[in-house]
Amino acid sequence: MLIIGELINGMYANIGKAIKEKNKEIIKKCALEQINAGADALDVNCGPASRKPAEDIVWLVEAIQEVTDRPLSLDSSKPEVIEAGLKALKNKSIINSTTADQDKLDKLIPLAKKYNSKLIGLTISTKGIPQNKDQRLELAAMIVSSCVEQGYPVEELYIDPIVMPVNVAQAQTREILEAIKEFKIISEPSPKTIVGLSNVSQGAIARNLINRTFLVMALESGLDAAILDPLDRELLDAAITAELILNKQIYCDSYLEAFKKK
Ligand code: THG
Repeated sequence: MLIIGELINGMYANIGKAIKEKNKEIIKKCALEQINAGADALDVNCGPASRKPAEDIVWLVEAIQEVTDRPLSLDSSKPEVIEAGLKALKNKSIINSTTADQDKLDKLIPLAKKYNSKLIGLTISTKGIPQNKDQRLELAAMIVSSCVEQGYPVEELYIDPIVMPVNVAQAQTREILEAIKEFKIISEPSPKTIVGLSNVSQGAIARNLINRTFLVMALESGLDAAILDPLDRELLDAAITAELILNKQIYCDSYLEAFKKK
């Protein structure tokens, strides 16, 4: 599984403050902590309070690149903010994200091609959030066909079913797991799949337990990537163990340590 660290997000008070005060040390420390904990890539999101997100994302990208060359996932609903980040980025990139709206697809797929970037496609549109598996599949198929039409490799596309908090949309969680399975049969080659894991437990009490149980189930459904908190050791251990049981990791008595040294 591709692990994308979620912690560089202006939604968190410490990061929001660091962006405001232009404190690079906080950002660099957060980047390194996540990588040392096992993150393969880092999500970069200026947060809802940012007044100048196109400037803030460039500042974040520059700070992070001082300490790592891991891929960065540029997380914004505004194509111009993503483009500003792409211009500043020397590392590999993940565009997070396009929706299933034609105007977004027509901006972001060409950007993904131009910058050789992976692309996350959300199964959501201006018509609203999907209410079941079939609506998710319909939106995913629209994203996939737009990639094929525009000559973007579908293997580089990550479809995100939009994870809803289990405390407000309990019946959705099962639909999401089934959608993850079925995204794979939309096309050949098939797109990859990704979730924003922490969404599932927002507002709930037993957050870590809900996150790791859902992640294990999603891995069984074939999940390829997750945006998550890599500092949650039990979460990562559960994911590594799920991959062992699914025969995606080689067993040895010290498999957890072996994974961490990868
Ligand atoms: N899909 C994609 N990208 C995404 C998401 C997704 N990016 C943003 C988000 N969802 C993933 N990242 C987070 C980061 C934090 C939290 C949830 C998802 C979170 N934060 C605490 C909260 O809201 O309770 C904030 C705690 C604090 O303020 O300290 O849960 O789905 N492609």
